[in-house]
Amino acid sequence: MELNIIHVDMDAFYASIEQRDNFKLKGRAVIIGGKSKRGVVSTASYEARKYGVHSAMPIIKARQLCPHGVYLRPNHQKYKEVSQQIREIFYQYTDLVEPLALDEAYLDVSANDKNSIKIAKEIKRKIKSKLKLTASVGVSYNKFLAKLASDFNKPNGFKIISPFKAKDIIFPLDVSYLWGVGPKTEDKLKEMGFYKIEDIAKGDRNSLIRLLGKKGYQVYNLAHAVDNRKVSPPSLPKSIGKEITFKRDTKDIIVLRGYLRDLSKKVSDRAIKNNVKGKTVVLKLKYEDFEELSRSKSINHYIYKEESIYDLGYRLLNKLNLNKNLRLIGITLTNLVEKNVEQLKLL
Ligand code: TTP
Ligand code: MG
Repeated sequence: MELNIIHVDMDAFYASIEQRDNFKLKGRAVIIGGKSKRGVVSTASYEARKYGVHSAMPIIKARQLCPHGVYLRPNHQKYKEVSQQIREIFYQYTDLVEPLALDEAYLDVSANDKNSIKIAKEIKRKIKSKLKLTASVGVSYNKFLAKLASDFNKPNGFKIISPFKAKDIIFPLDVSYLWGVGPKTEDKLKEMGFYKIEDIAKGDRNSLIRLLGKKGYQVYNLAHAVDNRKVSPPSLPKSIGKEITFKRDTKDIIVLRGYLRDLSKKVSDRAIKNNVKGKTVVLKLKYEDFEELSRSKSINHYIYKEESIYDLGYRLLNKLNLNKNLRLIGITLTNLVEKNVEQLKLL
């Protein structure tokens, strides 16, 4: 069993970014959350956690526990950008990256010649030197153990769980540490006398399956430190398209161009959000008599900006002879690839 899975989880992600970007916040209890009275805490710096403040706690409660804390609203745009920068570091080592959240991902580094422990250390070091943030990193031979490892000595943690040590490490843990065991399953297990992971591992598999159904297999395997889930990168959309049916049919080119521009902006926004770019644009039209027509144009480079999508769409529109009113226009960007990976490969 190879140590080929790495799990990375940033420490107090939102709060650490704010502390990094404002020196006055360093070493202070920083709480990120909604400002309203009914808001909840998104996250708290480790300084604030000492007072018992944690994610999902009502802000009102946090203020009682930690009145001297600095309370800030989240800046999601900034956190997304940092998340992207972290992922770019991951892609330097493998394409098999499965993000779980903005600050968290699994990596399968089997195809990389370098030793996985070395890779994990390099990633941690690069996150520190390039982004001035700390990550906790776990290395093991499956997803369950790699994630458990990254959580072991947070913040700024680093932990390897080898096949030889895995059972010794997990057996004393509470059953709630098993992947997929939420509060309901935990209650069921404890009612049946399974408190520690060891109780499950040494228990009877059939009674576990009777108790939990299909999930029983999974829980039993995990308790034996077996987890066959693959690291699966999110699949790319095949295409991104938007269309609009007009309130009133038209063939006025100025009006059509206006719609085309709006749609191009929407397609571009979604391409950016999905981190993709494409090299084919498809223009779709529907005439007032419901006849449909589509035209496409491919180019030899990838685009995602509104201007470029609009430009191709407009060129397609311009070639058509508009002898009837239109009731619908649509534009699609297709032949997609992931934006950043492609850039990194070119580099
Ligand atoms: P987590 O990784 O769960 O937490 P964290 O990075 O702040 O702290 P640590 O990993 O060191 O324990 O979540 C990552 C970010 O996601 C977190 O900074 C804020 C956001 N988040 C919420 O907005 N609401 C929540 O309930 C949780 C758990 C996280
Ligand atoms: Mg985190």
